[in-house]
Amino acid sequence: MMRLSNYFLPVLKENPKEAQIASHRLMLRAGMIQQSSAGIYSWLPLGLKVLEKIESIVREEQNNSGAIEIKMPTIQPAELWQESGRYDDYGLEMLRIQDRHERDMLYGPTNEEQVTDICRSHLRSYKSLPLNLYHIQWKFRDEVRPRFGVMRGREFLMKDAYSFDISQDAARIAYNKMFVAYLKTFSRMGLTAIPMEADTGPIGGDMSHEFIILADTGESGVYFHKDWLDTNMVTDISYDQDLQPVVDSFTSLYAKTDEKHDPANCDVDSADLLNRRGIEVGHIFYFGTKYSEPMGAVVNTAEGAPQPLHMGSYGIGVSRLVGGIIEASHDERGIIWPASVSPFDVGIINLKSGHEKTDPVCEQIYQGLCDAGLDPLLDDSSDSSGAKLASMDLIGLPWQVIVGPRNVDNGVVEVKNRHTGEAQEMSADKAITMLAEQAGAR
Ligand code: 5CA
Repeated sequence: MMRLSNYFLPVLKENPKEAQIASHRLMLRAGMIQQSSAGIYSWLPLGLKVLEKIESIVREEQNNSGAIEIKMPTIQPAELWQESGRYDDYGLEMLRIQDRHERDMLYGPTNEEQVTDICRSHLRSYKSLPLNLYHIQWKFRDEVRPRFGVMRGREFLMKDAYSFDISQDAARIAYNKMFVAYLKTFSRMGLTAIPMEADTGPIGGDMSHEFIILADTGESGVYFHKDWLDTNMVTDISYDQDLQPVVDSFTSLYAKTDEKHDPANCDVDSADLLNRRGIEVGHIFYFGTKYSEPMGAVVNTAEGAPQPLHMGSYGIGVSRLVGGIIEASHDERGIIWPASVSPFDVGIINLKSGHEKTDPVCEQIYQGLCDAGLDPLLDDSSDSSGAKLASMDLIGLPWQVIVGPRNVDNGVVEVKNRHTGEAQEMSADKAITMLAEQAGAR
């Protein structure tokens, strides 16, 4: 709950010149972020609230899948990466640092080595498996071309999970669990993320899927069967099935990133094959013993034989998702937040702050919504009514309650749905009950 007069919401009236895509433009205009240097941003209050809501959904679904949260550092010692052999391979994207003792350190672009080090210290037996550890932590990659705001940042927030298993078969179960957790996670954010067979790049391994939301401004080229568009299969999946059938049904319909797509080996009729652009919001990998073997992360099997751990890693671009959701949900007036990630539940607009009739009605609604457990934002500022309406549309809260003197005289306020644009007049009491019910239904 917040009164705008006590808040920090530096809304921009003009379109910032540096922004080439809608989400970047809208995040700057809605006062969500401020650039610090190329690809590095401060998160202002409104942006931080959304980031944290996304983080919570990701955390809940990771926990539901059985993964366990830890927190690894942002700064890692070079030695770990020398052990795995990636220190030289990773190239210019890695930010290398020296401490005062001239020890080589780095700002982590990912954490396979760090987590393998933790597990090799503590895991001795197959009995400790399966294990999946995750954290939600800032990463740094010195991208050649940071762009599109938080979409391709240099510093960005990632959820990265790491699974440890005794065999390839067991690791596949871990992979499938995460696959299903990803479908749930993205659908809770109102997104249709299509799982696509993908290349593994510097993470390595031979099995990988990217989770892609379609957007013309996306940086990934993708090829997929047109049925992905016709069905609601991504958002309507039934979660209580066995994992294996769920994943099988998702991987049987053709969907590949452009690096993986091979026209010679694609059996989809060309009339059914779509080539679009999309945003990669998640990426999962199985890479077997690529890290455990060189780093000596070994446990004993039931027969007492030493076995390097079979590993997978599973990333979600938490900060990228803020931009991705906006790309998927906005109009010419601004952002349209899905309720699950909206920074506030309801915006109350006092069209005439300081007016003897609108002030008490706004207070009544503000209190009533807070008492019902909702998180309202009350615009009690002295801006013009036109500016208030435009700002509320811009910041995209799913519901607005508009309180003006003329309506108050008639005993009503206006309740507007930002998504449909529909507005209804009703009493203040009715507005509170109706909005509380909407929130309960989520
Ligand atoms: N260790 C693996 C999995 S944990 C890994 O790092 N995978 S990744 O490279 O694909 O990154 C995981 C996710 O982070 C990507 O799917 C993407 O959503 C996000 N991401 C990657 N690079 C950036 C970037 N420069 N800016 C914002 N998000 C990024």
